[in-house]
Formats: sequence, C-alpha cells, structure tokens
Amino acid sequence: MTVLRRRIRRCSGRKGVYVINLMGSPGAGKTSVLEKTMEKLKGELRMAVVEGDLFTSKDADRIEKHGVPVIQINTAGGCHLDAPMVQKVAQQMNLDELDLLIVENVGNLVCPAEFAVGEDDKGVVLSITEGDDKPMKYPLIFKESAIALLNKVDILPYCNFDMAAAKEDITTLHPGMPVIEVSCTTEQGIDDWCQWLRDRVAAKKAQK
Ligand SMILES: Nc1nc2c(ncn2[C@@H]2O[C@H](COP(=O)(O)OP(=O)(O)OP(=O)(O)O)[C@@H](O)[C@H]2O)c(=O)[nH]1
Ligand SMILES: [Mg+2]
Repeated sequence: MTVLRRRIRRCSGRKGVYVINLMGSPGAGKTSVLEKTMEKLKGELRMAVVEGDLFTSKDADRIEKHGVPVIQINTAGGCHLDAPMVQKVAQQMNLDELDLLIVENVGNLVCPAEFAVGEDDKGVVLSITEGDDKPMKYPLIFKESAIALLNKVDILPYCNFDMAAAKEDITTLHPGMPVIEVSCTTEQGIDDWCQWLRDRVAAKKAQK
C-alpha cells in the first residue's frame, strides 16, 4: 500500500467515512446507479461523490441535480483515477460531515482495478449488454471488487446474456462476493445494493 493511499484511508478511517470506488466499462451504468443511490439514501446517509471523467463534467452535473456534494476530477485523457488525484480533492471536503463517499472511476474495465484511491472497497458495475464472457476476459476487476452489480436486467430478454454462466464465472473468480442483478430503469436490486452500502457504512463506523 502506498504512503498516499494509506494517508487517505487513515484520514477517512479516523473520521469513520466509508469510501467505495465504483468501476466499470463506459456506459455500464455507474452514474445511473449513483443517481438511484442518491434518491434512496439521501436524508439517511450523509453522502458525497467524486466523479472521475476524462474531459467533461457531464456526470457531476447529473449528481449535482440530486443535491449531493460532488467534486469533478478530469484526468485529461488518463484512463483511471489514482490516489494523488483523490487525495487532492478529499482535502476540499469536510469528512466530519460524511458517512459515505462514492468515487466513480473513469469508464474502463481494466486500468481502474489496478489502482487504489484510498477506498475501503471497490465495486464493479457490469452491464448485461457487454456480454456474459466479460468476467473471465477481465478477471482482475472482479477479483478486486467487494460487490458486483449486473445492470440493465430490464433488457435481459433482448440480450443473449447467460446470467447463470456470468454469475458462476464471477463466483469462480471471487468466491463469496455478492452479485446483485440491478436495473436503474425498474429499480430492481437497488434496495439490496443500498442495504449492502448501509451495512458497510455501519461496519466502518463500528471500527472508529
Ligand atoms: N435500459 C437500461 N438502461 C440503463 C440502465 N442503467 C443505465 N442505463 C443507460 O445506459 C447509459 C449509460 O449509463 P451511465 O449511467 O451514463 O453509464 P456510466 O457507466 O456512468 O458511463 P461512463 O461514466 O461514461 O463510463 C445511459 O443511457 C443510461 O440511461 C438500466 O438499468 N437499464
Ligand atoms: Mg458515468
């Protein structure tokens, strides 16, 4: 663990803030999941979001509409967030006033899994439109994550995605990891995801 990563973890750890680094391909639905999360947990948990994006503030603009504090990081073409980038913006936040900090990483199924940004956990969002072969083709992100969300299940009938095979592959890569079928359109699975987050936040607070 790098010194910087340790420093962010120590800092958020002392304050009892649970930090999750949400990863996934471009368009997998990371921001959509965050929007649903804000709707469900706003008023219950004190949240903030760090948005990683190559060039734009489009995702941060979406989060801002939900009245949740958001800080944008533009990587200027960089394919992932790293600890120095997140450390810099974390200094602008009052961690005393937060329970949950969600970092949306740059859309990419490969590089973000290789870097820690000071998170407690990583999570991966895989859209079923990407294909059921993706867990085995991109194993690291599933091995590194503490939870996997299989998103866009509302369009499962129109995709040739083998749900059982994908879940079996994910479980082979990371035995015991929770895998939740999610739809940001119908809200299927969103309550289960939010309950998982609540439990992680509570566990972090209990460690304080
Ligand atoms: N049908 C369906 N569409 C979805 C769902 N979730 C997200 N989408 C759509 O998928 C597209 C991409 O969603 P985003 O939330 O922007 O994806 P993202 O992972 O944040 O994308 P990047 O930040 O660009 O990597 C948008 O058009 C969403 O409306 C879902 O559950 N069902
Ligand atoms: Mg996004």
